[in-house]
Amino acid sequence: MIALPSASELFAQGRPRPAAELLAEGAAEAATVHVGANRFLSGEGVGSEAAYKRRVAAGGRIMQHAHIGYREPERTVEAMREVHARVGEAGFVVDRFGITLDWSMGYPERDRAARPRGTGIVLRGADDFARMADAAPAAIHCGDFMLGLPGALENTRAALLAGVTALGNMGQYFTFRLLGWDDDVATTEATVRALGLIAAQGQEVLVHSNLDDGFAAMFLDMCSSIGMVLIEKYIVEDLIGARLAHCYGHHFSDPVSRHAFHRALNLVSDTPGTMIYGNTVSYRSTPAGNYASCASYLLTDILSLRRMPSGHAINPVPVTENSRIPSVDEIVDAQIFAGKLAEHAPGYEPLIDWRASDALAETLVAEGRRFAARILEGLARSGVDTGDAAQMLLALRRLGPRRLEALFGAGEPEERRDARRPVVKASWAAELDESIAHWAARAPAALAAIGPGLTVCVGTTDVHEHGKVLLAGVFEQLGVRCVDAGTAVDPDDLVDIAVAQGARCIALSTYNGVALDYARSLMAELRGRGLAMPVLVGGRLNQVPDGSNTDLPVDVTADLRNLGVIPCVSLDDAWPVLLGASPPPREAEAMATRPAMS
Ligand code: B12
Repeated sequence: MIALPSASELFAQGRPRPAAELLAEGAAEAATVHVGANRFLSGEGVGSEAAYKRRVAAGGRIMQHAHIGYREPERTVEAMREVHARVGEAGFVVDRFGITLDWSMGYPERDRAARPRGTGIVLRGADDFARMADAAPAAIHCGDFMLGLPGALENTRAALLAGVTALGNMGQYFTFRLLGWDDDVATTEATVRALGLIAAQGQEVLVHSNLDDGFAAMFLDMCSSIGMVLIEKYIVEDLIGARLAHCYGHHFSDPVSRHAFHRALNLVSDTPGTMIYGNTVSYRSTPAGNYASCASYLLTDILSLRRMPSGHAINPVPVTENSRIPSVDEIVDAQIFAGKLAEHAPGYEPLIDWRASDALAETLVAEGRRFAARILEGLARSGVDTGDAAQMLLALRRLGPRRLEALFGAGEPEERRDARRPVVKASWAAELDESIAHWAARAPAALAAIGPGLTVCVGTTDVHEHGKVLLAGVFEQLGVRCVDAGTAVDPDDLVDIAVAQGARCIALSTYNGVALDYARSLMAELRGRGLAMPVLVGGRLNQVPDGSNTDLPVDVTADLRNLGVIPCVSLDDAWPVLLGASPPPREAEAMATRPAMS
């Protein structure tokens, strides 16, 4: 069974400065940095989006959120104007825009130019934020790559001055790791200073936390996610004095648990929510098919908000989400679709029996409270100062979702492995289990024969971990020894681990539009060491070409093949390589005895 590390073990790689000092430094900046004016705040006559949310929720209208962000700020401003105007002409309202900032915004400002870049938008200073804020008479939500990363303080200053009163994303603090940046003490200190600045504002600024960007995307038990809500609220609201608004939705596919989670969240929090995110993992079909998935989660969210008006906005995700970054037309269509569906929704209410979902919500709350209480008691026992926000954040981040659940989860411990039986299985985990069984059954019989002698090293280029979980699950069923190099692992570290563990093949999962750059560095690393092991790559095999004027990622499968990498649309493309990578019989026997590493 996993042991609870002591505080000195947890902080062996560095301990943050006292939160009191960091919060005071942040608060001191409030003398010059405060919420600025913009079209939305002055147009609606409110001091903050939270006040607007309470007013509209009380009036019963379902608010709408549109996520948007193209590489060029000007193009994004144009797109926001057009989306807001065209949805308005159709009789509906986009209440807020979520700006998909590029992950390079997470680096400290002085570092950004020299760092790798993804598919999102880069804003330089308060003026760029102000241009976004004044693009349309709607609230601006800066939810990604602001808080929770080393550039937190600069980004927060700029956003506040532009009148942005909902910024995040605390979920990213726990899971997002920027390539080439290992200093989680600096990340923690920057985030706590920024939270100090937010807490000292005269206006109510919502600190946003997207649970699905955080540990919720890896917790096996949905109760743990409610527990995490309580722990995050304790840190941000009780220890720091800011208001914490939660978002969830990517990974909540079935209507009963999606509604139950909304109910549970609102039974433990009275802070207006930011948005309920779309169930993007269910977008696995054509645009027409994805509209059915869109209708399924939106109807659940609209009916949930009519029962418990929490201030959350609904988020109709354009139906091209699973293939590329959506166009303006697709964003407008999704918004009009949502507005129309909200008109139809009330007609369903007499048909619905909420008892099963409400009972599930009670379980999520009760077990979530137990998980949170155990975490606080456990960390105090380990010597962490649970009254210090910086120590709390870093201890949780370093423990990670698996150890937190294994140590403090609500479910009964499992014999075979360091985990607990989920009280309420998370939908993403249930869906992946099905996918693992599907792919393991498709594997050629020969692979199961040679599996025990074969070691494969898996890893990801970014936070997207489910592809890697799928690979590891399939390999485990085939008896293939799987070495897990982790998420957002740098190419040199990936090769180090693969070599140290005697891997004969690397299986890489990538989703953030960095496939080609990453593969180049990885192949250079292997060649530099005179190594020629096969490299399988799957996920989203695309990248925005340098100097591109379309800022949309393009497929790089052919380029990857020219590099000597094996691009995989699915596991079917991996089988022949794995069969070919198997060691000669004698060596296979020796390898078969070595334990898997995770
Ligand atoms: C879930 C998800 C997330 C979750 C990830 C949770 C987690 N911990 O894993 C969260 C919410 C955290 C997230 C964050 C982001 N995401 Co995201 N995400 C998705 C989503 C919805 C599903 C991807 C997924 O995991 N699918 C599950 C896997 C198992 O299914 P699959 O991909 O079909 O896998 C099959 C094959 O590809 C194969 N496979 C996969 N890997 C490998 C590897 C090998 C070796 C082999 C053989 C096979 C193989 O196996 C599977 C079965 O065949 C996709 C959209 C979509 N619907 O696909 C967007 C998507 C990948 N995300 C995207 C983006 C941009 C981001 C963000 C940058 C957004 C933002 N601005 O914050 C951040 C990342 C930030 C960071 N720090 O890295 C974009 C990528 C754009 C692009 N490259 O074109 C997508 C496509 C959405 C979009 N349209 O914009 N995301």
